[in-house]
Amino acid sequence: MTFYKRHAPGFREHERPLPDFSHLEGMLAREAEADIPATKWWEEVKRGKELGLEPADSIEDKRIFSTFQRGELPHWSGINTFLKTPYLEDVRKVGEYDVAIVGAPFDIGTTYRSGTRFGPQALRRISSLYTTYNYEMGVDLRESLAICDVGDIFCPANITKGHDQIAKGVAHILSQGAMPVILGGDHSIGYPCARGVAECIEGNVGIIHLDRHVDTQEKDMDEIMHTCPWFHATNLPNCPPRNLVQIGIGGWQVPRPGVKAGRAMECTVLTVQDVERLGIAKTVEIALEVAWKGASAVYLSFDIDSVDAGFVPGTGWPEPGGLLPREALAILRGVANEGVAALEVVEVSPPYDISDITALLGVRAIVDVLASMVKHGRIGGRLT
Ligand SMILES: [Mn+2]
Repeated sequence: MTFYKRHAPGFREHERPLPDFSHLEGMLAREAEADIPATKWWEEVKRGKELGLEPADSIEDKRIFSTFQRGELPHWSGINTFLKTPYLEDVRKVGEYDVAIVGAPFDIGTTYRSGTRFGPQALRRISSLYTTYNYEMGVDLRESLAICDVGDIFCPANITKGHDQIAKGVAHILSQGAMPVILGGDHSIGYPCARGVAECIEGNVGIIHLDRHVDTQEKDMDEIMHTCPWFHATNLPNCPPRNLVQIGIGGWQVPRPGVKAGRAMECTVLTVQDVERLGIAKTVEIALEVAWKGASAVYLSFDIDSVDAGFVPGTGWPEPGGLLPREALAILRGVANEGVAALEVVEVSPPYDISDITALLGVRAIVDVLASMVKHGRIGGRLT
């Protein structure tokens, strides 16, 4: 009997030593994980065991199990706040946190597909799929940021009243010292969100806006719809249009009244092709240069439809030819490296979504932005 020695005789097998791969990101990240604490994880587990009772006798790993689930595990079950962070019922205490997740379930500003009122719920639900740790960045959000979920803004079916509610909610969070992360909602909320932010900032606020659409017209069908947020935001006294930079614009759904208004206000516009030609690093540099020029804070607005329709079917105005998810995420991380005062993720419309993929990307944008800010010392650090 002979033993099978090798798969492809005489081919590829070699005796030379392997090169040093330790400089590769994958290898560096593997090593770096060792230095990330797990303090908050164990605190959470301990709390779960206290509140959820010790597990049944037959459970072998009694360190992490409780009878009633109170923490991250299992991912498929439990009550879904965003990333299963604590639900802060008393919003007067929001200042005790670094970041507050807040839903703006508002879709009466839509001009085609509605459904974004269900965006916050969908984003929270699929966020349970994520852990708090990112491999490449070597950041564990649980260990470096105090995040809470304050639930949703109470939005009535009236555009002005809804916007007023959203502006008030966002301003409350930011004025208490927490970073608002707004789960939209259609893009008309960009106006009240920016208004809430601008109210709390001494000095000017720049806006970095990822979208296929310019969203700069004054009115659409006589109302401030989701085609209009930046016209109104840039009319705020400390939110000048020269600090508005729009990335990913283009295609067949850009209303000409919005383009005309954008031309008059002299905002900066980059198409998807600009991004492709310039590269991510240069795109990020331009965005930061424009948004931060003479400004003391930046508001980041991510319209999920800036990404190619093939990746985000669950949105109000899907458009082929948008950014690739990898490009969008890299741009978001790049601008977040300099810090942002608040972030909105808008236009996730769950009724049109397939297998939650649109919401999944929305959540990814949020955790990537937060981790980039942590990594670059723009937020957090209270927990150590
Ligand atoms: Mn859009």
